Amino acid sequence: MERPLTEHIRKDLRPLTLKEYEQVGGYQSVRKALKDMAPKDIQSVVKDSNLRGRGGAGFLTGLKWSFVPMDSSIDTKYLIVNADEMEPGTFKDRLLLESAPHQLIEGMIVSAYGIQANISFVFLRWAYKEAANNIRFAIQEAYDAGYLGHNILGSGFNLEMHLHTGVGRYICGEETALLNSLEGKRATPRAKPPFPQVSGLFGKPTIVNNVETLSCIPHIVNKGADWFQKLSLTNDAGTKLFGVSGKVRTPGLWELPMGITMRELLEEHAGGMQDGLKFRGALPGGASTDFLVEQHLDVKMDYVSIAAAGSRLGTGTMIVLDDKTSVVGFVRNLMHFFAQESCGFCTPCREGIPWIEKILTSLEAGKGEGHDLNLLDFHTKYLGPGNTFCALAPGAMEPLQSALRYFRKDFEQYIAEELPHTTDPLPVKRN
Ligand code: L3W
Repeated sequence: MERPLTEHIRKDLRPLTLKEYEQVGGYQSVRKALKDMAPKDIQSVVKDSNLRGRGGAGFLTGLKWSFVPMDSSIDTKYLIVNADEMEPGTFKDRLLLESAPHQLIEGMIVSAYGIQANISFVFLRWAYKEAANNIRFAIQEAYDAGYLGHNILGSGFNLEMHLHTGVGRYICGEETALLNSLEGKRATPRAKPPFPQVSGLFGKPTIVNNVETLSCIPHIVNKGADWFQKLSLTNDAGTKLFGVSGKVRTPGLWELPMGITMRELLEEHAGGMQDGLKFRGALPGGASTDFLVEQHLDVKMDYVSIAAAGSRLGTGTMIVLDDKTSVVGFVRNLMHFFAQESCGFCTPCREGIPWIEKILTSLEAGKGEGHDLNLLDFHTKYLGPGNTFCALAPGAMEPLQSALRYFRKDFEQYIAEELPHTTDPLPVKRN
């Protein structure tokens, strides 16, 4: 089984130096692209590869790039890697940032060349200190070796790269809030359209891609679109970093073919449930996705199959719910996070999520009332797609609406004051 993204990650997770990285074929795609390929060739191979964005939405990368104007009169274009990984349960980009920084930088150089961007940023989660050190060091090495800066490898292509650390706000993972933050403004999302590809950072054409997405690019350029498609077991191309957290025997992160089943991920890789616990459900891709339950265990983990099962692949990092954990407490904990992380710009999100958190807190305390479930049902629709300015609130509603669907009895038991099992209310830490 090929694992291109993690093949050269050491057991102790120490990143390769630039020299070590070159010895295992690193920066070959930069040489190939700048010597033998036109920008449109890079765009074509990425489009043909069917690579989908790994940040959560799964938008086709080649299609996104195709919206960038290629008019040579445009003086500045930007490429930004969204490394503001803060989705609950999601810890996949961290591995690539800390342990494979040169792979990301290589992907950024080739991608920037493909869209003819001349300035690039790594927008990094503030709490990822180790990643910041490793990326900073690797950027300097790349400058010193002539892979960044002016006239890269004598090709005439110029690219600046800057590391920018965020301020620890989840909303900065939303690409237009990220752009505002990078411009020094309050991090509220912008209206789309215009999409950043046309009018992004400082009004210039800008591509924002996820860390895992851009780390795939060197391999696609080196080995081709067909090779990338064939890594997958389904029509959704490539490998994927899949994670599992919750009360399983061996929580962790693995690079596996796209399209493995939930069952395989859970049982073979995460070792199954811990002794004495049963699987009740899982959020397949971070917190802002719908629960899948036992009947879905054979669903293939790819963007299309998971959507057909009523959820989303999201970031591909699954949070597992067991039968001894309170569903109400589990969802209340997530609502606490989303309420705290709402940027406050639009009313349904700013007022609605804290209200939901209050209802769930009172349910958990045995103070629920008969109409509470109807209120919760109403809110999941009121805060759903199309009613808020960005995807934060609709994403937050996904675990709640699906918990109300699959585990309604648990909520009803709380109202009947037959409190089932409880979870210690975990204080949610901000970092
Ligand atoms: C041109 C159109 N471009 C969409 C582009 C758009 C963006 C990308 C995805 O949220 C999800 C969210 C979270 N013309 C376009 C177009 N684009 N339509 O495609 O856009 P979009 O709007 O579908 O999603 P989004 O707002 O970027 C991402 C979910 O991911 N998620 C959260 C992940 C959080 C992290 C983190 O911690 N940093 O990864 C997990 O599931 O809920 O639904 O580039 O410009 N017509």
